[in-house]
Amino acid sequence: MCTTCGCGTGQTLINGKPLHKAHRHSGPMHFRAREVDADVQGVSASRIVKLEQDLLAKNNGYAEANRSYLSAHGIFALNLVSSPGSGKTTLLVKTIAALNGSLPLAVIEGDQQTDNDAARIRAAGAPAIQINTGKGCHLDAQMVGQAMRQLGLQDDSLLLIENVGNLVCPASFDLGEAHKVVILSVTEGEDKPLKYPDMFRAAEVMLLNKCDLLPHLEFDADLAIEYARRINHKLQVIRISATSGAGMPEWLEWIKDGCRNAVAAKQHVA
Ligand SMILES: Nc1nc2c(ncn2[C@@H]2O[C@H](COP(=O)(O)OP(=O)(O)OP(=O)(O)O)[C@@H](O)[C@H]2O)c(=O)[nH]1
Ligand SMILES: [Mg+2]
Repeated sequence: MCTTCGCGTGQTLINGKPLHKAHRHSGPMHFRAREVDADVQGVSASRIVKLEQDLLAKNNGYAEANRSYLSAHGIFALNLVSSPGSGKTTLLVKTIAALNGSLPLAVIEGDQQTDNDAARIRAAGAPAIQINTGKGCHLDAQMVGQAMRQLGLQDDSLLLIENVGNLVCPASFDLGEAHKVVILSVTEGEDKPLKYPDMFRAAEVMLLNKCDLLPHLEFDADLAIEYARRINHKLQVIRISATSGAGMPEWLEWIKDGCRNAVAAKQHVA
């Protein structure tokens, strides 16, 4: 059950196989988490609040384990979040092509059904794992931890996580990433940051995508950015077009900076 919309998780599949439900992990990702009874039908409001707290606490435990592993290995992880169809996979494909092997990277794809996006990433030349969340509307840290282990991430690399297309629920679930990157496309309307503030508050960067379409729309890009910064005054914004390539150099520089910092932080700790 999701704390936000109460969706059921159904059966989660990772590359077509059921999520491993073991609660112990070997090596650096070991920790214990409390089980949560997710059957909330007929229970009191206070019990539901308790279940929500337990669910998020459990997720945060897995997220911290993921984060410790990533930082110990100098891996810069980004969680891409947006509405369906804003251009996340297209951006990832173009990013992989533009990086052109200069950084080791891997991708975790999240969707309710199909492995279309993982197939697009593999066709672009990067290793990818598809998580199918079934009825779930977001990735959680346990799923991502298992996918990380299956991917066999390289040290000093980049991990790109494409969350399920949903501008609400993924905001609440820490995956252990360094940053959430919210993608807003210019066909969605300027007011989305005001209507769905949690996501814009949780993000470090907003990619304003599909800017190539601006000449054909009434979308006011400055107003959308003003609304986003009203929610999160520190939000960095990059105007981008995944299809034309506009804004890509700034996005790539931001990624490379993050990777350099992740490697430097690992060496500092070691
Ligand atoms: N014009 C234009 N179209 C774009 C751009 N980026 C993506 N698209 C188109 O938008 C549509 C959706 O793109 P996807 O990359 O599949 O979007 P997504 O966010 O991964 O979608 P979900 O995974 O289903 O949430 C496709 O038809 C893309 O070609 C862009 O910068 N400009
Ligand atoms: Mg996609």
